[in-house]
Amino acid sequence: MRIVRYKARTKQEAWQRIRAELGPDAVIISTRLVSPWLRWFGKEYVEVVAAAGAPSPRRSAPPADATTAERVIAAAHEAREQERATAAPVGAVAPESSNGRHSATPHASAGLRRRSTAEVTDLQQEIREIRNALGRLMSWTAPKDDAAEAIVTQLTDRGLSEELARDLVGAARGETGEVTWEGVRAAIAERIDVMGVSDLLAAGRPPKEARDSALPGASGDGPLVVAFVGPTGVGKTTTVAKLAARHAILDRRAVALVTLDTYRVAAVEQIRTYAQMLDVPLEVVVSLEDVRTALERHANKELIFVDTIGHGPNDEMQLGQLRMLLSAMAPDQVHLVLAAPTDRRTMLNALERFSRLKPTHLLFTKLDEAVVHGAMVETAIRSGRPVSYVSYGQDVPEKIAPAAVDKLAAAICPEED
Ligand SMILES: Nc1nc2c(ncn2[C@@H]2O[C@H](COP(=O)(O)OP(=O)(O)OP(=O)(O)O)[C@@H](O)[C@H]2O)c(=O)[nH]1
Ligand SMILES: [Mg+2]
Repeated sequence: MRIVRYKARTKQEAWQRIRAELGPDAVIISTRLVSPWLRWFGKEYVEVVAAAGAPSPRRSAPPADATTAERVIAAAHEAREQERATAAPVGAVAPESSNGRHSATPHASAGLRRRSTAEVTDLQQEIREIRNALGRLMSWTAPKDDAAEAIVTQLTDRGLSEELARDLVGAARGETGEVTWEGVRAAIAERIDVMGVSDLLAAGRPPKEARDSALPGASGDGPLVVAFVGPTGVGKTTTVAKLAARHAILDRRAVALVTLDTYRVAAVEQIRTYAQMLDVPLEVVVSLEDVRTALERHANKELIFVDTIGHGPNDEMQLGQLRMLLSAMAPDQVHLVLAAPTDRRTMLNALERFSRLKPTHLLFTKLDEAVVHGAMVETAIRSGRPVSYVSYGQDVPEKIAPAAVDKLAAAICPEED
């Protein structure tokens, strides 16, 4: 058998040459269109591999650059031809060659089969890959689960990414395979954690490490230091005022405020006004020395709330300065404050950018202004950090509440199934 590879401009041209050279019984083994990597270095052409003729006395090897499939097909052809030549009808005497030996030795055929084992394995692997690809294709074209699809649509309408919506719907599937809103709410609740300042105060906090090294004089048992970081205008200062009021006035705890936001005079005046209204001390910190003084001065307090400057996307310098002062404060908690009406990608971007300040919690503001809450829920889930509070209005101190998992889940799921 001859196996020949032809290159031609068209399939018809290749086929004509094959018939002319190999005869009318030639068999096409493979055909492929070859596009040169850079079109201007060559033209497209058709490559056809064909086999023809009776078994040749010597097996003609497939071309050196034959594909696995071509080599396996050629080997299988050859083996079949040889088997045909040596096989005798049941009960008949095996044909012998003129010298009395079998004309085609079984060893040759076995060797051929042995040689092709690795190639068959390759082919099986290729078949497995094709089967997997087909499986994926089938799942895309499988009849849709209408109820599940409707839930995915509603979740994406509420600002969740399709990827997370499908993920939650998948997790919400009960044993029956049915998807309900109750299941989705449970799947969300499983992925969101909540924890406020009060929880930490109640539970007792873990020992401090960083503060001692940054400020040798500071005690590890001092006040609970809680910082608030985040983009500009999200409500950091208002949140500090709300929480300071809750703890200083309602809980009667010893509270101090610190601001690291000295970039704008108005920012200092804003928090000073709140401090005076609440009758709590305020420290304005611009250097490491100020950090030390502030921590020493308020070592007897239970809580120190730290307000920080808001950041735009490109203010690396301010972020670096803030990082230095903040790490010297060694806060027990760093709440990343994000406004709920922010679109999902911007919010996830902020999460990534502010990760350099090592936020321990997320705090969402302006829920009252958000039309949909998918960005908030998705960021909470993707961050893996607990949500501490949600703020839902400008009024100090009323419009803030500890985050609740069921309420966060309900923010993107309708009440009824
Ligand atoms: N509707 C609504 N407005 C809020 C909420 N929280 C804060 N605000 C308002 O948002 C505006 C900005 O609040 P700030 O507390 O100054 O925000 P900030 O993050 O400290 O701003 P910068 O310090 O400039 O980065 C103010 O008008 C607040 O009254 C909220 O939950 N809902
Ligand atoms: Mg502020």
